[in-house]
This record gives sequence, structure tokens and C-alpha cells, in this order.
Amino acid sequence: MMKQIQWFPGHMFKSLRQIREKISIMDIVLVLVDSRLPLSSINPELFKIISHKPKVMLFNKMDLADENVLNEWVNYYQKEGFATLKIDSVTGKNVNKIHPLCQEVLKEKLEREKSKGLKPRPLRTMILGIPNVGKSTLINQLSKSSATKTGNTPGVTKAQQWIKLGENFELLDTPGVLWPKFEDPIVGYHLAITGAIKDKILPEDDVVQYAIKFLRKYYPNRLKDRYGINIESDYVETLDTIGRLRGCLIKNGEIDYSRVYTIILTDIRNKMLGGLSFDRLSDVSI
Ligand SMILES: Nc1nc2c(ncn2[C@@H]2O[C@H](COP(=O)(O)OP(=O)(O)O)[C@@H](O)[C@H]2O)c(=O)[nH]1
Ligand SMILES: [Mg+2]
Repeated sequence: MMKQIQWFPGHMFKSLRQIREKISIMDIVLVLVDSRLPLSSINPELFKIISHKPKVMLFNKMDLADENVLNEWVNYYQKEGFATLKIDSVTGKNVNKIHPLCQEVLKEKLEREKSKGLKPRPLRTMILGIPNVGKSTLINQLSKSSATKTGNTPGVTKAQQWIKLGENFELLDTPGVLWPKFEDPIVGYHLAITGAIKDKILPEDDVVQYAIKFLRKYYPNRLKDRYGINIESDYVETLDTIGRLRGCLIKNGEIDYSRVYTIILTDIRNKMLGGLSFDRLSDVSI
């Protein structure tokens, strides 16, 4: 259906190289994923880079996901060696639990420092995630809008700018932007449906067709409740039903499909169909 696309290879290699360079001076890394797609919203190359590093996986946008499916992913990543936390960076839910969790992960190191008589200090960290996953929103929450640039930190070979996030964290002033990577077109659809990649990157009708197929398979009742879609309806009937319901008509009573596409995608992204999870452990091979 869709030809393979090489995603932003230039950006991708540059950001992975930057992360590789900086990783050794971090106490801990914070990996931010979209709770609706905890696999598609991460660059798999990252796992290799951070395999030996203390790390926390933050499931952001927990408010938008299907809770049961999300919990399966949380268990999965815990088994993979991540400390985990589900968060909502907009309301700030669970954001105050991030620092205590990091302290728990780094317990031995911090106790060692304390026994040497060193004073408690902010943890050096990097927030890693693909565009739109919520990095800036989280940073604002962590700093409670008091992000201030500190001077150069002594002991670091190359002068670095650190952003102080309250008392708890020091964040390196290098964007931890990852780029999604995939050979599987399904991953592309999941990124497009949730708005992680721009709408123009994949053909909108393909994306919506995938979305409807997905919803019919996993959430048929949500389609019924929202739009009155009959379970037996095929794809075009589904579009026509939504189009008539929402008055997306052009002359001669024909349906304006491009408006229908926009309505469906906007509804999905605004949680009008409830919490949805697109990546499912049962569907992917990892
Ligand atoms: N519903 C919801 N939206 C979020 C959450 N975190 C971020 N967003 C939204 O996601 C969009 C992208 O966030 P942003 O912080 O700019 O992402 P960045 O590109 O990683 O810095 C914005 O519209 C945010 O309001 C969350 O936990 N829940
Ligand atoms: Mg940002």
C-alpha cells in the first residue's frame, strides 16, 4: 500500500550522535513516550545507546490512552529494565513522582556520595523523545516556569549550559530530540493518527482508512456511540454516515470526504472517542 520512506535520516543520525556523546555525563536519562504508542513513538536505536544507563520511561499523555493496554506496556518495559511512570504533562499528574523515582533508581550511587560527605545535588539528566511527545510541556511542569540558565558546570570538560529545573534536576541545554524510525508502514500510520508527524507526510485518505479499520477492529462500540456506525458498515458507508451526520456535503448532496477525514482525526486526537491505544503488544513483534 505505502512505499517505504526514509524518515529524516540526516536529523536522526545527528541527534543520535549528540545523545551518544552526552550520555556519559548524565546521572539518569528520562525517555518520554506517547502512552498511545509506546513503541512507535521511540527510535529503536535509542535502546542500544542507553542500555547500560540508569533510565526511567515516562508514559506521557496517559490521559489519551486506553488504560488496560497502557498497563501492559508498562509491565513490558519494566521487564526490559526501565523504571516507569505514567504521566500527564498538561495537568502535571504524577510529574512530582519523577524525582523520587529517579532517586530510588540511583539509590546506591547517591548513598555512596552521601557517605563520602558530599552534599545532595540536582541530578543531571536528559529528556529524550520524538517531536510532539511533550518534552517542552514536561520541562515547564518540572521547572514550574522557573527555568533558569545556570553558568558552566565545573568538572565538565567542554563548557555546557545546564538548565536548572527547580532543586531537583539539571538538564543539559541540548535538545534531546529523537526521530521516529520505521520500516513498518503501520508505525507511520500510528504516528500520523496521533499527530506525531505532520498530516502532509502520509496521504490523509490512507491514514483515515487505517484509522477506521483499526477502530472497527478494536473499538467498534466507540464508533457506534459517537457516530451511530453500524458494525456491518464498510469503509465508505462509515465515511458517508459521518459525513451526513456532520453535514459535510457539497453540491448535489455528495459527501465532502476531506472534511470527514479532518473530523475523524480531530475527534481521535481530542479524545472524543475515549482513550485509545494504537500500539498493542499482541500486534507487534519485538
Ligand atoms: N493530552 C495531553 N497532551 C499533552 C501532554 N503533554 C503534552 N501534550 C500536548 O502535546 C503537544 C506537543 O507538546 P510539546 O511539549 O510541544 O512537545 P515537544 O515537541 O516534545 O516539546 C502540545 O499540544 C501539548 O499540549 C499530555 O500529557 N496530555
Ligand atoms: Mg518542544
